[in-house]
Amino acid sequence: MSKRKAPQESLNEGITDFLVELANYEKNVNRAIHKYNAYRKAASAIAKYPHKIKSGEEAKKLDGVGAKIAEKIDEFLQTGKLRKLEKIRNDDTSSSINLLTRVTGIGPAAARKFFEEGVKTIEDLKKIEHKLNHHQQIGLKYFEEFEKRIPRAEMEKMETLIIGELKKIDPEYIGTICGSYRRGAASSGDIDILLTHPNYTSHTEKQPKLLRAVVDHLESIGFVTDTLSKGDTKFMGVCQLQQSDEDEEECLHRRIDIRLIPKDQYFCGVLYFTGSDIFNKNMRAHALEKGFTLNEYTIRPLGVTGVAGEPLFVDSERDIFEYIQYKFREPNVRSE
Ligand code: DCT
Ligand code: MG
Repeated sequence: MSKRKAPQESLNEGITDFLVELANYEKNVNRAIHKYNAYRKAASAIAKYPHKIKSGEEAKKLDGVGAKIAEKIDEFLQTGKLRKLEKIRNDDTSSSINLLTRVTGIGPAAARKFFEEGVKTIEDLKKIEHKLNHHQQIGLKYFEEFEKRIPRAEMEKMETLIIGELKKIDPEYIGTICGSYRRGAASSGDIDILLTHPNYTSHTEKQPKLLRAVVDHLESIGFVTDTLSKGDTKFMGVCQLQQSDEDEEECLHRRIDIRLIPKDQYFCGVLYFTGSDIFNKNMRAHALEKGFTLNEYTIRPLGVTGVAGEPLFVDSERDIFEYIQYKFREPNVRSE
């Protein structure tokens, strides 16, 4: 999961920017995930609104924009800034904690702990490197590189490479790059790969070898450079494209996650990891209305008592949309 989302380009960029900044503050500093979600939802509704917003009243008509956010929009439109945000930006605690959480491996709780120990900057972190766990050390080592988004052209090169290498190991592997890339984004924060194999289902034994073989191979060709964590079904790490002949510049290190998923759960996984997170929330809510429970593994009917039944058979993303009578949407129109 990438830490920094692409800025939303819209007629109302000023508003969406301040909402996203407030969202991050609630998540990282206050650990108030509901407030985070509320700000994100409002930002997303405003980002796709096709007119330049002239008042809080106008914004309030959108789903997800309530009275308090409308008030902030008025203040921003009238004064060009937001006192609440000015205060947060000037507050030493908030800005330090926010900064520390930008390091992968440092969540809101660890950031607060480090801050209380006097660690306020990336330089401070470097001085206490020995106190960081392995994941955090790698996060620190590549801090600047991980902050940079991955242009689509580079994502395409990596996709070609990864899928090509998979087929060399075993032509039966199935791999999909999900996340914002699959949604057609111009740039992505990280690489999210879903992997499956016909021999592996939720009814067979675990097959950690299927994942290990891929990671080992990608390491052997120098593509995977570091490991953040490695389990039977999930690899989190770092990768880097080799510099090509026409390119002077070395490619940056990028965050890569590879997940091995049983074949019968693959499409629920692909759907979930394609996102966006807001689209997933809306689709899950729709599923519930239709009497189904949907998650990253399965879709199951809910009985009258609300107990989930056996997983339904799924052989494509379309199957899932059909079960819940949701109009199929191509990945590039799944921003919400
Ligand atoms: N996801 C979700 N809910 C979350 C986090 C993630 O449903 N809270 C899903 C949807 C997207 C997918 O996982 C990958 O997550 P990210 O990499 O964080 O999102 P992205 O859309 O790929 O964005 P980015 O370009 O920043 O990586
Ligand atoms: Mg991503």
